[in-house]
This record gives sequence, structure tokens and C-alpha cells, in this order.
Amino acid sequence: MIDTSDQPHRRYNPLLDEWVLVSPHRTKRPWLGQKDEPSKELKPPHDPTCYLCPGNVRATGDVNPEYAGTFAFENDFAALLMKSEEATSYNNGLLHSSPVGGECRVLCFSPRHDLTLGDMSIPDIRGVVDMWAEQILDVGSRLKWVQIFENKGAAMGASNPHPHGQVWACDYLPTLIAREGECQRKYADSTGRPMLLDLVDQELAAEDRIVVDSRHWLLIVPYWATWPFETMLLPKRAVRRMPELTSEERDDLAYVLKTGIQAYDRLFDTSFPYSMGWHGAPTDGRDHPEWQLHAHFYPPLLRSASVRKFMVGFELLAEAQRDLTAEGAAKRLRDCVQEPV
Ligand code: H2U
Ligand code: ZN
Repeated sequence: MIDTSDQPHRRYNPLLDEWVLVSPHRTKRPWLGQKDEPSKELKPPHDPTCYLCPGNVRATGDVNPEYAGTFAFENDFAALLMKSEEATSYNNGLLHSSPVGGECRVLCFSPRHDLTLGDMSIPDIRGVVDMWAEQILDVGSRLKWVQIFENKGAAMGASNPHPHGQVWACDYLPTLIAREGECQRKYADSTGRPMLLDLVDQELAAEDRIVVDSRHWLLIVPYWATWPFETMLLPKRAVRRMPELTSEERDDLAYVLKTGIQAYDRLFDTSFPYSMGWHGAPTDGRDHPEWQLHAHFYPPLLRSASVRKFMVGFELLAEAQRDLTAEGAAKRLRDCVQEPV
């Protein structure tokens, strides 16, 4: 048997049917990098130049309402547009294209410019969970795939620190969703169980990749994680889509989100950047018993607030690679977990 804490090995990702190279022996190599001073940038609760704050004017001239909780609006620079009637497919040898339709929204999590999702109160985060579920119901009634996500921090390309997320929804299944769907379908066909529900059982028994274990949710570093501190958030019962969550499960989700995000913030004493998003069964009118709701957190940081992981070289050309094991990352995150205040 290989010693996965000390020897190079590959780990399989059953959700995407791909592999990651793990090189744990390299974590012993000397590191001469800097240790950052924590940045304590002060933000005002309301910023008159912010296009997401209540009462402010956006790029198009629209004025935001004086919202008190959450606020959703159509993205003024949407990446997806409603499909034009005349658009047709193009096929010429190896070259193909097809028309797409969709819509994009911006989701303001709070009127407070100076907070992050992890700083917000648990009842206010619950409000964000309710907004996400409403978006799935509303936009999902028209479109097959509703991608809810948050890009947090300049390192992840967020253009504004105001706490916000986005919805990009489309009339087709995007590449990664199609692959996750296919892998889950094959697993359920051969075992009769949703793959990610079996994963929850296996991770609860193994314990060493758990970051937060709450009543209804499990936050883990997946065995096959590629980003150093990547995590996955899973409900403990079979749930296909967010609107199915009970009130108690939503409250508990708000608690786990706050606990997990605050642990991230403590890890390198910084407002931890990440890209996070929700995957559930497509809203294509089919039942999808194979699908299990889950969230992915993909943070870019490796060693400190400013030293990030680069997916370059071998990773870009051959296969994803990491040094720190998933178990090592989970332990470091677990050590940063405190009861939220
Ligand atoms: P990011 O910070 O993750 O880039 O999200 C901000 C979004 O807000 C971005 O998609 C939109 C941008 O298109 N936006 C508006 O819809 N209206 C504006 O006035 C500015 C930015
Ligand atoms: Zn703002």
C-alpha cells in the first residue's frame, strides 16, 4: 500500500472522472517566501461610489432601491442573452458552434458595503440562502441550468468588495455540469444510491477530511481536491435542489457557511478569497434522483494571504497537482474553526 501522507500518488475524482497528482513529500522543501502583514483595510458601511450599495446609481443609470435585506437585479453587462430567433448552428468540418440563450443577475447579499458573507449574522445569511433558493425556482422555471456563484476578493476577479454573488443561467447544460451529471447517473445506475450521499457516509466514518460537521451539513476537503484549501459542502440527506431544503436545514446551512468562511479567514489572517457556487439537479423538467445538491469552494491561496497556487506547467499541460494532502488541509482548516459569534 502507498503511504498517501508521504509518497507521490494520484487520486481519482469520481464526480468529474479525472485524476489529480499528489506530491506530499514536497511540503518538506524549504520555503523562503514572505509572511504577510494582515491587511486591515477599513471599508465604510455605505460607499457612495459603489454600484451595489442601496440608493446608488449603476452604470446604466438605474438606481438601486433602499433595500434592507437582499437585492437581485439583471446584470447590466450580461454574458448570456435571450436567444435570437434567427440564430442557427454552424458546422464545418471540425468547427462547430451553436446558439445559446440565457440570463444573468447580480445578487446583493446585504446593504452593508463593509461586510462579507462570513461577517453577516446567521439570520441575515439565512436570507441569502432563501434568495438563492428563490432564484432556482424563478429562473429555473425558464432555463435548464441556473449557476449560482460568488467570486470573492480581487484575487478571484471580483470587481467590488460589496458582498454579492451572481446568477448565470442558460438553456443548455454547461460542460462541467454535464460531466458531474453523467458521473452521478452512472454511479446511481450501478448502485441504486446517489454518489454524494455515499460520500457523506464514507467521510463521516473516515473523519480526517471533515472541516465542519453540523446537524444537517458536512463541510469537507474532498479526497480528490485540486486547489490547496478546496472544500465541498453537502447535505446529509438526499436533496436534489436548493428549494427542497427545510427551514431548519437552511438555518443550519447559514451556520455552516459562517463557520466555514470564518475558518478560511483565520487561516491566513485575511479576508479569504474564493470562488464558490452551487450545483444541484438541472431544472430541465426531469426528476434526476441521481443528483445530490452540493457547493464547491475554490480558494486560490497556498501559503499566505498573498502566495497563491498557480495551475501552470504540468497542471496546465498534463494533470492537476497538489503538494499538501487533503487530510493536511482539512486539519489546518479544522484548527481554525471556532463557534461563530
Ligand atoms: P463581480 O464583482 O463578480 O465582477 O460582479 C459584479 C457584476 O456586476 C459584474 O458581472 C455587474 C458586472 O457586469 N455590474 C452591473 O450589472 N451593473 C453595474 O453598474 C456595474 C457592474
Ligand atoms: Zn457597496
